[in-house]
Amino acid sequence: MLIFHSDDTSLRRARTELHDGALVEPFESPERVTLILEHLKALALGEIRRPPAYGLAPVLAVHEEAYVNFLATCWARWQAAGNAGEAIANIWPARTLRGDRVPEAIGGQLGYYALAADTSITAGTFDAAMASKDVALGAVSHTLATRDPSFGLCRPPGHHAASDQFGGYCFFNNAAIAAERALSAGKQRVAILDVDFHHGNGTQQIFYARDDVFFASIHGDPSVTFPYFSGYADETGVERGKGFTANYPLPPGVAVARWMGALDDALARICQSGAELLIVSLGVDTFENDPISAFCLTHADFNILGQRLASAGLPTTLLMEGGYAVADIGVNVAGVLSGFERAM
Ligand code: OKP
Ligand code: ZN
Repeated sequence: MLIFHSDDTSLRRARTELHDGALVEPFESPERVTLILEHLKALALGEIRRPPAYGLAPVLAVHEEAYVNFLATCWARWQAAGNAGEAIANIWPARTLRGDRVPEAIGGQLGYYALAADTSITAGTFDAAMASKDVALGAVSHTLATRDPSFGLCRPPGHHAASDQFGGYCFFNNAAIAAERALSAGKQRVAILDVDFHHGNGTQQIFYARDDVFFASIHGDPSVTFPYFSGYADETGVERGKGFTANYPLPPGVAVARWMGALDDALARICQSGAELLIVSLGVDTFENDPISAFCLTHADFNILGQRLASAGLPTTLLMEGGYAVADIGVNVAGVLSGFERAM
């Protein structure tokens, strides 16, 4: 399977994440990509290609221009304001405050454009996010041109990023950007299947009122896990999009057989949806030893996941999302890709 990667994804190397009340070294590190790449190379899983630069137009097909400008200038403005640490939001237009004004100062804008305090903005963040969406665009363009599967080693991840909000380690929604590219290349309908442990709230929000992208997500029950305020089973879309969102919230520690049952159901719905392309938001933080997640997939289960994804029989692009058990991340990603190839 052709693999897309850019060294520029390592330009984001944040030092701080607000986690459980402490500033810790971020779980979402550039080493994640290094380790996946090493493992895919060792197994000779496919040629590794650097994508071209696709510029800002595909980003602006998904994200608000003011949000993109905010991300592009945030770090410089944060520094110019004399702040010592990394840029982290600490105030929001919460339910009892006004949400209809964009404040002028960077501290206020951070709260306006952030959906969580876990994600800092730092020197290389914007450039890494640009590289990450280029990786996604390179991968999906290859699949669109050849119908062959592809893997985009995106990082930072994308599925929490909404049309004008960042958070959950995500800035640009790589899967949404890839889906828009497929639609503008002439596909009538695209499916996005999100198997990351966390609900893909950003992807859901972007397509919630639309019927040209079917979105399905299998994730930890939001009543007990991040992102808490999105991903419940009764969220099924609105307007034309009614019925084009499917959420499978599952309890922490859920038996793998039940997780696989949700996967089969989601894949059946995707096949019924009339999708001509499948984009997989591939998080491997469902792994049993993931430090911030609570599902129990084993190495062998990732191989089965890959096989089942291939069994949908659709042209498929897999895009990296989460996965924080870094010692095992290469094995788990390779397991999915090799399972996919075996079942094709
Ligand atoms: C990103 B992706 C735990 C807070 C949760 C956010 C998790 C973001 C996951 N103290 N932090 O979906 O893998
Ligand atoms: Zn996740």
